[in-house]
Amino acid sequence: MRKLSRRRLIGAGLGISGLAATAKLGAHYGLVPPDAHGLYGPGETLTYATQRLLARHSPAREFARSQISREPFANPTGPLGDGFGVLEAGGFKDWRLTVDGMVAHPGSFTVADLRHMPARSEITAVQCEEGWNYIAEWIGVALAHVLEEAGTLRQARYVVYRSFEQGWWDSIDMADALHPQTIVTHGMNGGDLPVRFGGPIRLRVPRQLGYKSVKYIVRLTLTDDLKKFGKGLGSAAPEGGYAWYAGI
Ligand SMILES: Nc1nc2c(c(=O)[nH]1)N[C@H]1C(S)=C(S)[C@@H](COP(=O)(O)O)O[C@H]1N2
Ligand SMILES: [Mo]
Repeated sequence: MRKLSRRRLIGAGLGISGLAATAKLGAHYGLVPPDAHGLYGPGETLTYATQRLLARHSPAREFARSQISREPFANPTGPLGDGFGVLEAGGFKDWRLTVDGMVAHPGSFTVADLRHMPARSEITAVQCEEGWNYIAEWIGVALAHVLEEAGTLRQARYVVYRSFEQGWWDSIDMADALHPQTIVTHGMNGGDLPVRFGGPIRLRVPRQLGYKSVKYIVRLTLTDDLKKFGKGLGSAAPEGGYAWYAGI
């Protein structure tokens, strides 16, 4: 990728015709988000391209233990169905996280497999697009580690992740997938991850808004083309008017 100066990018993004110019620049540098073609497309490209060029490796803020929220808010989810209750009654022993697509070793992991992998603890905030937030300690294995075990192929550009909950799926690019704070979370505040917070496992993507941290993940698919999934916008969120890239 050629070096793009901050001034050139921001300069291109300002002004009315500038947005169109930004879309062009984004395309030139391969930094076009999957939802770039709607009404807000040029703005989405500006946000995504700017973040990727300027802040690719920057960490999400981590907090002190004393700042952990006393009453974290679990945003209610839709009904999970009888199948979930059966898995829960079995202590989630039959829960599987399938990894497929552009990997050398497609397969699946149990929650126990994930717990045996190197664990990372991070105290970060869940920031909902509606304005509220809370801080918690999240414990899990780096998504990068899981992807390495599966043998991610070089052509892979995105990780698509799906929830047990119908209709919930999302994707992130490899910059966020390999980011050290992006974790397959199985613990919270010292204990197991409670069901209402996404247990047994949830993807935490602290560099992005809360809705990218999908609960009850069951499948990771490595791909170089998001058009093949859903309506081709990279996640369910843009289908409802939210941005695919929700960096914070
Ligand atoms: N499966 C699933 N994941 C989900 C949601 C959901 O409804 N279902 N809500 C999302 C939204 S909008 C936010 S803000 C966070 C809320 O996380 P919390 O319940 O831990 O507060 O989870 C995200 N992950
Ligand atoms: Mo949210």
